[in-house]
Amino acid sequence: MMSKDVVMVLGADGYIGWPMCMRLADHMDVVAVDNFSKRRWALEVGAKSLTDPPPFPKRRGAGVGIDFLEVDVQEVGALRDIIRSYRPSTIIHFAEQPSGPYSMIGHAQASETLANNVGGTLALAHAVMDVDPGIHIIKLGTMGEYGTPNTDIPEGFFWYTYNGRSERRLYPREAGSFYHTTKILDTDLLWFYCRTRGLRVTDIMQGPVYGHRTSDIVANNADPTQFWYDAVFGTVINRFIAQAASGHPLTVYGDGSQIRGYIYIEDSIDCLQIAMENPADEGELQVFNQWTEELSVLEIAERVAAGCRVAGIPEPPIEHLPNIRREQEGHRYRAENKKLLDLGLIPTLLTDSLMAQMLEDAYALRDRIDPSVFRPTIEWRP
Ligand code: USQ
Repeated sequence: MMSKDVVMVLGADGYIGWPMCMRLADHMDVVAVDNFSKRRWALEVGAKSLTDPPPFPKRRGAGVGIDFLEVDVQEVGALRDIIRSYRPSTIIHFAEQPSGPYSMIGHAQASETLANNVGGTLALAHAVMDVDPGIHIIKLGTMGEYGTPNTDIPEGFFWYTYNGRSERRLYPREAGSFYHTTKILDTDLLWFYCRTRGLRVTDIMQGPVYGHRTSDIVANNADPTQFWYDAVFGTVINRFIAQAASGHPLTVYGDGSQIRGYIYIEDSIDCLQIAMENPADEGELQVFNQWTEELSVLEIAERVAAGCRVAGIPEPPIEHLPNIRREQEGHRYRAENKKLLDLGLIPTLLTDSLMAQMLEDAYALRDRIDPSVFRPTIEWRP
């Protein structure tokens, strides 16, 4: 029986979805929705996580305020039914296939990524329009939609001038993987329904996330979230931590000059909470760039080495692998991230002590690490 304000989390079994549920459960009624497709994709490619949380509702620390539902977000009827019955004020949409490499394997995986990400977002938009267009949708987007342009990257919209006339538009997007391209498509879908049907949407342009322990998980003695470290679902900082903990060289793709805006998992959850507390207006697509620190891959490798010195773990060598992704190296990268800071985000930086703590966590689990999944195999160069 739900009594407090209700939030629905789509993709609640995932890396960010689970810590988000744990953050919200103490003060809101949480409807946690998933269809376990990520677990299926992980099995398909042999993905590996340092931690092994059970699927909900078996997760420890779930608390009384969470209802668990197994629903596929592409099933618009089922989605409409649960929105109608629970009446959430906010729906957080994490239920997407999140891996660039997975989306580049071949047609089957590209098609699955397209159907899941775009079809799921379309179903969500319609289910919300059918039940109550006033529900605030928070969609997890990605900084990768912008690509690596030669200009500064604004937060969503910018003013441009052409032939002497000016207009405010979404900043042009040009992604580097098929997955990132589906995220552009679902941004466009939601922006279309904001303009035409008055939806209220916040789009979170998030950079790669690292870490897996959040204060809510620790405080509730809850099951952890996943910590993927394989070449398909693992993000670079988590992969380097697992590599260092198991004495494997750090797999730097290309020259390692690629820059992204990174964010610690606790900050990611803080930002999403800030987004909930500051909903978009009717008809508005509100865009936040969600990252705290711009780093090159080589700078990350240096931070890992420094963390190893603090933790007393042997420093791993760097192995430069040919970059089998199609992405720029030696590029300019300057993105804005002011809005969340203005709304109160206090950034956690990737200090030597934070790195040492994450390395110690991974070192304690090093027997679980399978080095055979470190090497990237999915090419997307011509
Ligand atoms: N990289 C390495 N070595 C590795 C793994 C990655 O050098 O072992 C490099 C990549 O070439 C890339 C950078 O590290 O230049 C980041 O790669 P990543 O695999 O950590 O992140 P990415 O593929 O961009 O995707 C991840 C998440 C995705 C999210 C995105 C945010 O999987 O869901 O949308 O980060 S962003 O990068 O801002 O688009």
